[in-house]
Amino acid sequence: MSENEIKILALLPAYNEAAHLGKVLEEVKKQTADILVIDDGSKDNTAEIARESGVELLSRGYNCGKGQSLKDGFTWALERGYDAVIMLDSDGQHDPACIKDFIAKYHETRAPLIIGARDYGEIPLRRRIPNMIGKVLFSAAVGRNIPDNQSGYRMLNRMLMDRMLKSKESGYHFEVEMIAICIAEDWPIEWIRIPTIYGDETSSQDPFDQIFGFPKMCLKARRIIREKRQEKCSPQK
Ligand SMILES: Nc1nc2c(ncn2[C@@H]2O[C@H](COP(=O)(O)OP(=O)(O)OP(=O)(O)O)[C@@H](O)[C@H]2O)c(=O)[nH]1
Ligand SMILES: [Mg+2]
Repeated sequence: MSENEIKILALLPAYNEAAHLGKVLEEVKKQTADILVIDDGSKDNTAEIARESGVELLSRGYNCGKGQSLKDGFTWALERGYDAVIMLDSDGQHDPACIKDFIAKYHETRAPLIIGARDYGEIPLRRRIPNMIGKVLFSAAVGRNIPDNQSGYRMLNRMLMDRMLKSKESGYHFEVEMIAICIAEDWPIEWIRIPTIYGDETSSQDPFDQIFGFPKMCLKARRIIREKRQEKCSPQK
């Protein structure tokens, strides 16, 4: 392996994605051979599809949430010596061809977190409204413009994976908290543009949690950043 080469794992959380996973994996395989699917108690044959396509699979019989699945994936990657993971959704909303753009950005910046940002103007209206509100709320909470806090297409290095194992978030807020942790730790976040893709997929997001849970998560993000700043400014002993 040359000095510039890094060991990367593509990590795909999947919950009831039998309709899309096979096609997504076909495309991911064109980009990298190291692929892990985390099936999380899917009621369809998501796990069988992953198994048949010959990729690595973690599968449990009950659902623990996207965040918990990502933590399981990070542990798996850390134990096997991966330098970084690229996490992407299994529902076809993330074009695997962008994997090379993440890797190029990583070589250029070495940022612990690189996020694929969508053009919100291209998101269908029913999803654009909550996303736009969430973007304004979260950016205000963390004190800087965060173009896409909901995007699950991301690249993380080992340091950040290790830090995220301490998170108590097990659902979708795990990815939102990840941004707050990077800001609190003063770890750079880089962005790449990714295409905005919506098809016939159904969302597993709970609208109730989006309305009431997200503002709570914004307050938590603010608290994480404030507490870290206070810790850094406390008198030296
Ligand atoms: N392992 C695991 N994966 C999940 C879980 N919930 C969702 N996912 C996966 O996480 C990805 C994103 O889930 P979606 O429900 O599409 O959420 P989203 O993309 O933020 O929402 P939309 O914009 O409405 O599609 C998909 O690949 C899902 O299969 C879960 O509980 N466990
Ligand atoms: Mg989706």
